[in-house]
Amino acid sequence: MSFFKRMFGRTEDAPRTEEEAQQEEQQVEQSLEKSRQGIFGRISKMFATDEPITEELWDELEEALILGDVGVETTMYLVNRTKDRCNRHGVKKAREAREMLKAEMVRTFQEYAGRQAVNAKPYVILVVGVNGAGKTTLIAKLAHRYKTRLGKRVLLAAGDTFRAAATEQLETWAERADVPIISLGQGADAGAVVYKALDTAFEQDFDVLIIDTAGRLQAKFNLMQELEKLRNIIRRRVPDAPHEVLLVIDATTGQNGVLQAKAFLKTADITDVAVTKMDGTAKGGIAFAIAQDIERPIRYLGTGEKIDNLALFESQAFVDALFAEN
Ligand SMILES: Nc1nc2c(ncn2[C@@H]2O[C@H](COP(=O)(O)OP(=O)(O)OP(=O)(O)O)[C@@H](O)[C@H]2O)c(=O)[nH]1
Ligand SMILES: [Mg+2]
Repeated sequence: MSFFKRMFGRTEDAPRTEEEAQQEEQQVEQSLEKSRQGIFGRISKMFATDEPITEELWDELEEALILGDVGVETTMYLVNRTKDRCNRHGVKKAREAREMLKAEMVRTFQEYAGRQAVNAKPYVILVVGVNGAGKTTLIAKLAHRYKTRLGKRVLLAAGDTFRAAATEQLETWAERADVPIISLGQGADAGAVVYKALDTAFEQDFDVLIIDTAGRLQAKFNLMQELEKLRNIIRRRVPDAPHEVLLVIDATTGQNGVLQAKAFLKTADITDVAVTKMDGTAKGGIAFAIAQDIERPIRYLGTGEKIDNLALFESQAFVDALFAEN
């Protein structure tokens, strides 16, 4: 990791030691194994020649990217920009065009790169997303990260009071991460949980409060209205909170998952995105569709089911890993 990245990394992210950064890069590379064996390996090979670029090659690229879950619109955007870049740089050989493609891919992610760091105590993170996206698991990973890497005192709030066993699941994870949790059990008012958690965070001087939310409610409740209500409760207590609203998207759900996730944009004031289960898909291209469609920075990658299977998202490292030769 370069000195620059470290300087400009958000305070909550830093510091990562060189070793930790490398471990995360390795995790990302491993989690993209299936993608490399699939479409991205194919793309890499298509361009692994000193032959001149042909229209046919661009068509093949287009087709491959769409198969790789990049999405039609983002694919057209990427291919057109890559062609332009090749023209601008006088690139004629396929092998060189591959580098142009990679550069455009990196740029796609950077369009929505990071906002300013917020120094707040407690730093309140609201985690949202459709059911099964990986919210609860991600919360455990974040808690673990804040605690072990950054030495922060973390409190969890079991705000998913609807799904049976949701609170128990978070309690189990809290135990594994060795952090306390505020829970009022299933059926309780999620607002009451959040209220109590905020009180506790202030009283006991916690650094970070991470709030779990429901992914699906009973038919008579509207999920977006509930989230809005939670936000209002948080805001009334801490006017500039939540400081981070993290939208969790399951990489394996493809274009449909992105579409569903978009529903959260309107109500939930999303600040950042976490893409989970990257290890479970051969279509890592979904990350590009997410970046373009959600228009927020991808902050984290879930690379497995264990508590430390979490990596900070680095656009260059991600693209390099997609094309890595092994
Ligand atoms: N392979 C893999 N599995 C993951 C990852 N993140 C989460 N999972 C799995 O995805 C499943 C759903 O995860 P949860 O964290 O329960 O998802 P959720 O969004 O809280 O789900 P609801 O509470 O039902 O809304 C679990 O089986 C997790 O182990 C990941 O990065 N990689
Ligand atoms: Mg959950």
